[in-house]
Parts: sequence; C-alpha cells; structure tokens
Amino acid sequence: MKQIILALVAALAMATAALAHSKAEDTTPAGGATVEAVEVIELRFDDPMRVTAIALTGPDGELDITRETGLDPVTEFRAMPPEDMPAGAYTVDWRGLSSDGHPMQGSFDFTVAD
Ligand SMILES: [Cu+2]
Repeated sequence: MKQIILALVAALAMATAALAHSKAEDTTPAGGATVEAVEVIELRFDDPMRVTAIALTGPDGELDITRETGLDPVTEFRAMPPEDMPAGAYTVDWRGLSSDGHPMQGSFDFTVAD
C-alpha cells in the first residue's frame, strides 16, 4: 500500500511539473498569418514568462525591434517593430524563463504582403 501511495505522489509531482511551464498561447501577428502591416509584436503566455531575448528576422536579415516590456515576468510581452518592413517572410525567435524557472524558447512566422 505504501508503495502505491509513493507511486501516486511521484506521478502527481511529475504532472504538476509538466503543467508548471509557462507556454506561449498566442502571438501578434498570429503564427502563419499574412498581414498588410505590423503595428506591434506581442507574445501572450499562460503564466508569467521572463522574456530574455527576442529577435525579428525578415527577408533582408535581422531587424531592430524595441522592447516595451522589460525583464520582469509577464503574461503579455510587447515590442515595437521597425517602421519599414519590406514584403516577405518574417520569423520571431524568443527565449525566456518560465515561471517554474525552466528555460523556454519558441518562434513563429508571418508574412508581410506586397
Ligand atoms: Cu518547467
């Protein structure tokens, strides 16, 4: 009996750890979207994420983006893209620390229409 309880406790602990990662739920622009213009880059997380790095790569290489969100953990991260973004394919890559302290990373793509 004691072993069964210990196994249950271990299984519960693992399930909790798996759920504790913050995840990117949604982005602006949406992943895979084709947009006319990009006003803002946003990442929304299910739990606070400390975004430590973010990069925007376009058809001509990496572009400068301006963080509006600092290094505090947030559920909504915002950055401003450059004013002129030529038509083409873009990728946003980010890295961060989840609320449970685990390093996380993600990326999404979008297209700026002609
Ligand atoms: Cu975790």
